[in-house]
Amino acid sequence: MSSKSLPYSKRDVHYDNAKFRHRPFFKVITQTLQTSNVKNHCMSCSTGKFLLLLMIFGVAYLMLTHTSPTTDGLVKSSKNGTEHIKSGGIRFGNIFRKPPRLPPQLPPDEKGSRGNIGVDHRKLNSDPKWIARQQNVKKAFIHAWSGYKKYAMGYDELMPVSKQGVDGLGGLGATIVDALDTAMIMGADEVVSEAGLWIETHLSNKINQTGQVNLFETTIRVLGGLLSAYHLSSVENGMDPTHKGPKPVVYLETAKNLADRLLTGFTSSPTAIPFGDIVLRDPSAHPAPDGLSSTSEVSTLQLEFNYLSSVSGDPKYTVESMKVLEHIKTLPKVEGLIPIFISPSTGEFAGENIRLGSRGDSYYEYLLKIWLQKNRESNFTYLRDMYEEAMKGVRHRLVQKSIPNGLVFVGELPFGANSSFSSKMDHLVCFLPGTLALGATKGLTKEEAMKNNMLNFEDLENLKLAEDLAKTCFEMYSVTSTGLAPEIAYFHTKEFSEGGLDGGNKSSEYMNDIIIKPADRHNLLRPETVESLFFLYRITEDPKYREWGWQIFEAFEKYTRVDTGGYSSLDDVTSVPPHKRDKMETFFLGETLKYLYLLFGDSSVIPLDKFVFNTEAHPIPIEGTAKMG
Ligand code: DMJ
Repeated sequence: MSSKSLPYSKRDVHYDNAKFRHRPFFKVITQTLQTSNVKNHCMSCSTGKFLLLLMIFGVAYLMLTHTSPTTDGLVKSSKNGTEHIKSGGIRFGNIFRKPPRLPPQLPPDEKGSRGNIGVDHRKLNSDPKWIARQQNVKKAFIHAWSGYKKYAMGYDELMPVSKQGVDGLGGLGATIVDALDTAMIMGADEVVSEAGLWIETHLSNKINQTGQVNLFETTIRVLGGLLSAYHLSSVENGMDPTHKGPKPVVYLETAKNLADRLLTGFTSSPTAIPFGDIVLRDPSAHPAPDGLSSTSEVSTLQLEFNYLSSVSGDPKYTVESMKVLEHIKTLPKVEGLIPIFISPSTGEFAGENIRLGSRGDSYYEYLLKIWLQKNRESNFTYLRDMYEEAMKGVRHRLVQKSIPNGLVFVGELPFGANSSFSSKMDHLVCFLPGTLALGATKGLTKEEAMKNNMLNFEDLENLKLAEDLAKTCFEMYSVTSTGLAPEIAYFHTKEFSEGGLDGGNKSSEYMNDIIIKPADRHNLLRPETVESLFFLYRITEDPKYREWGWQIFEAFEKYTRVDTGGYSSLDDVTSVPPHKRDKMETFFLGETLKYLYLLFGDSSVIPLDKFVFNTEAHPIPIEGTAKMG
């Protein structure tokens, strides 16, 4: 659906509605006099009556503009749970100060019921059960951080069983930066202070002295984390002015230093496809040892670089990074689907392996999200078109149903379009339900989108697929003895079956549909399924997604928690008790716990029509909707 065909643009709703637009004091008076019969009446009024009227208007105006809460999708936690950050109330000194330009706020009674038939949101969001569950996620986050802080502060990751740190990502303290905006969203002030202080004191030095890092991992986790922290900590974006941690500019300056070095990956390549390995201290860049880059890695950098261009005013980040997608647009595809390797030396795809799991996944995610980030501006329509063609391709070429119980899954074409189908599905593919739902409604609830006639045939198909796949992803958890998903599952089809490789939960009705091979039974605390449950819940408002999320959270608590601090990935989700792998990935704090926390909380926090989440769950404002800092 083109944005032209929409009954209105989001911008109209948020800014151009006269009901909400700020008008200066004297404009209110003069416009009122011009447009109402007050003017005529007053022609015959005495000066005294006129002044009285003027005073009444003035007082009414001041009350309206100085008492409304100014939340912008952020929350602060309190002893009683979660509260919106508020400013307001009449303070005399503030009366003649121009109020900040903020998105309109619906009055509380409209807020809960907007576009919501049959579900009382005020009730759902203030339900003590979900408030308590959300607080449990926050406790888990603090427990994860405390282990990291005790045994691994400054390292990339915690090894919670052996109680030490490890630099698996080049040594930029990745857990700290990945976790920071989660702490901000949760109102975990102490973590915000500790992480902020470490960044302010150490990160620039580390960036200047570090050797080799991976362009993609560093961009999505470290650059994305810094930019999100910058946005969320800026007072003008609605953050509590007493927020903990350094000034937002510290995050921005550190992000620029990092991005300037990462940019070498683009500028040293002979094609539009960047080199994947960067030596930060030089800075210099070179291709990965086999000379190839993962397609998802080169196409999952642009949300971050675009936002940095917006806030720094320097277009170079956008210019370099967007060349990748402009180039991929020109390459041959199979119904919008592309191989998982690409060569920075030739700019061509390498091999024919097509999948939405590892090395393919976030290419499809960013096509949609960059278009949304750019507020669906016409220069970026090509990305939406590429996304829609690809999703059609997914439905046509990659989606099948398992036997005997018909779980919908996304398989692979390991040898290209004209070769055999594999019923293998990585857990990584479970990002797709969330992306499909977001793409269908563009962040509105399904109810709102339907009411406004915004869903075309493709959107409805994609939304249906999103719901079916979310169920499959959830069943990948509940089919195992631990209630946690394996890294990879295969689905039983007419062409593919293997006996004796079930997940171990004999009471699951999908025991015979899902096959888990011994080498694929590990769990890395990955976020993709809970990420999709979060999007599906926000969009469909169906409470089952929250219940599923809670079930998954409980399984993480039961089997991955390490008492001395932190959580650990597992070797085998089909055996109880599972052996711990001794690694807490940064995305457990950056993504998994953040999505669970948001899933159980109020839907107005980080609203989907004002933010896009980068692939590491760092929220980035949609241009022209949330304040740009
Ligand atoms: C994260 O780093 C990102 O979500 C990425 O897109 C895929 N892999 C991990 C989480 O599983």
